[in-house]
Amino acid sequence: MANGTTTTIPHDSGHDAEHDKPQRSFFRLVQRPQQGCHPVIDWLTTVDHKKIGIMYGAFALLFLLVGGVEALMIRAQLFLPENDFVTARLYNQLFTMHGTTMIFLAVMPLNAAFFNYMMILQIGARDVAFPRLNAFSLWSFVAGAVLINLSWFWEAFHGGWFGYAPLSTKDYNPGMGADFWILSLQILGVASLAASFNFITTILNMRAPGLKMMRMPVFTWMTLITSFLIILAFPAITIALVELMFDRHFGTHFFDATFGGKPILWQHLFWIFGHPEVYILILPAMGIVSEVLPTFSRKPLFGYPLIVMSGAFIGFLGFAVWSHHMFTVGLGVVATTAFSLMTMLIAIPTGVKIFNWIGTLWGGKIHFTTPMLYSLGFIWMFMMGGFTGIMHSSVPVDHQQQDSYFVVAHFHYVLIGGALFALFSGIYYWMPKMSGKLMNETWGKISFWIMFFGFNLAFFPMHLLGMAGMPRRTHTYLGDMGWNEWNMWSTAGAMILGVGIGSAVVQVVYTWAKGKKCGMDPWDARTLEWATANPPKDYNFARIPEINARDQVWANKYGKPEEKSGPGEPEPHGIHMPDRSWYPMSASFGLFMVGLGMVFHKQNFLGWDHTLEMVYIGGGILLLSIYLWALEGPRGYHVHPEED
Ligand code: HEM
Ligand SMILES: [Cu+2]
Repeated sequence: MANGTTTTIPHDSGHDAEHDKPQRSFFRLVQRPQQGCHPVIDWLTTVDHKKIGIMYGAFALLFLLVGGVEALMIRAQLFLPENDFVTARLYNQLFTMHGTTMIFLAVMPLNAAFFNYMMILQIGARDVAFPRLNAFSLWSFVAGAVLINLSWFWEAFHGGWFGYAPLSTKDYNPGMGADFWILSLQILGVASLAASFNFITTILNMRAPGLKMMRMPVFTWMTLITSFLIILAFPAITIALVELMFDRHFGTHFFDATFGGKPILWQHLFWIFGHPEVYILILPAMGIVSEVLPTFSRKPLFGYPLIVMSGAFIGFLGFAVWSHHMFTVGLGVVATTAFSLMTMLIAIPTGVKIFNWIGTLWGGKIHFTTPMLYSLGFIWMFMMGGFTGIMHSSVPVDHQQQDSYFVVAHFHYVLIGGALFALFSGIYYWMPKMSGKLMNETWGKISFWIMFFGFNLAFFPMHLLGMAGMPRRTHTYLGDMGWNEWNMWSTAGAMILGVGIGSAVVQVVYTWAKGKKCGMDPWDARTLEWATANPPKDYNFARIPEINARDQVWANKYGKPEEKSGPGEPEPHGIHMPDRSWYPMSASFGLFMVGLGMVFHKQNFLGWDHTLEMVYIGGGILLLSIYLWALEGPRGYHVHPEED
């Protein structure tokens, strides 16, 4: 919508002396980019949650393709028995990098893309609580992602995505692959933690007037719960990685049994992070599905409080089940039984959600749009993955399945059939919001069916292979094991899945460039992100909406008179917009240099053999950036829009 008489008054004087004072020259080491700066500079220095969200999404899709190519190379190798498409060592690097990439560089940042873009709009805010910290999260994610992928040019890690010690210690993994992996994960952890504190602060403090907690959209709820999971789970892996680094380089023996260390300590620390991590991946997906299903069933979400509470309960229980990854370690009968029971318990809140989703569909006027197909696909395939999950919560059953292809089938049903399908549902659903353009429905449905068919062909046979004894992480197998046929089908399915995902990504890019423009509320939807322009202006809402109902946009269209509401009063002094800043990105760059220098410590980096200096320089850049960032303040300018 046009902005008619908007006046932009940079450094409007008056009510807010703090950011309107001329900035002292010392803090202008580099000039802050202003309105109308070059687009490249604008994107590099932006503090706008929407641009940050788009960049998270773009990088995540890129890494989804990278992780996908790695997966297809794995499957190509397993197409035939005794194949030599890749060496055993490369195979190990491929599955390690594939798992790490998909989890940390594809699914988590795709979630972050929607947290950033949609959650803020859903609560009727103008941005996150700490916009520059948000930019720092983005660029630190990029730093970690680049660092770990650089390892391909030296040595990629080959110790599996959970990096079990002592296999990841210097004795068994002397090269620098493990160091790349350790330091990248640390940087990615910084990014996730900073983002989570930001989202929690934002959700708790910056909701539109009247938006009580129990009126928040479910996706916002899941953002909140996921953020808490991240800040509670990541410290465990941070500690594990520090200890591993110390074992590798500074002579400690945390995991070295010959000196009284405990390899099992790694497993505990890793999985007390690792199990909550799987909920960090799936809860946002459940949030997306809880938005899409009611919109296309033309009904409110069935059992909203139950869906919210079961999400919280899943998050809570997620911290009490980590040892189900260690049933075969031999922890003793009591511990094993307790963890088995706790694991079975998680099926209850999960089942509650599924029944509520079915309740939402029940009696609804269902519109089979592309986002709806992905969400319906999610329910079915996530349920399949859930059932096999319940199977290995039983200890004797797990003894058969652990480390077999049955497990690979299980977690891909929840991660692809679950998380990834829900994320594609979100992409098709929210694309009009982010780009102002609609994805093509016909092509969307074609991609959905290719993905759906390819996925099930690739992964269903893995259940059978696992039960027939095929171990995971095996780079080849003999021809007389009875595994040949299913492996061929599985590889064919993976290629089809690859075509499906690739075609969907092409559609995203195409829509962004050339898609058909659409109006403000193309889906006749329910929540607040649809109450403003597509795409929204920098300030999101010219006037912050007032909230009288759970699904305010729906209530405004179809609700009772007392539920309706409009935008509130305009701000008397205009809307304050913070300035762009270079420091978040330069701080992340410093962090990247520290990581790179530490990986190459005592080694030569492209002819530079004083890599410890790189650590000092990077650390200096990091600290200086944080210092200047703290002193420059948000500053900014004011806008006086009349319409969204
Ligand atoms: C694009 C289609 C995908 C295909 C064809 C695929 C295929 C595979 C295969 C065959 C393995 C087992 C390798 C082995 O044990 O030897 C594997 C492992 C794994 N995959 Fe995928 N995958 C895909 C997508 C994903 C996604 C989206 C995620 C996560 C969100 C994911 C996470 C993992 C993890 C964590 C492992 C375990 C790695 C390890 O053992 O260290 N995959 N994948
Ligand atoms: Cu688990």
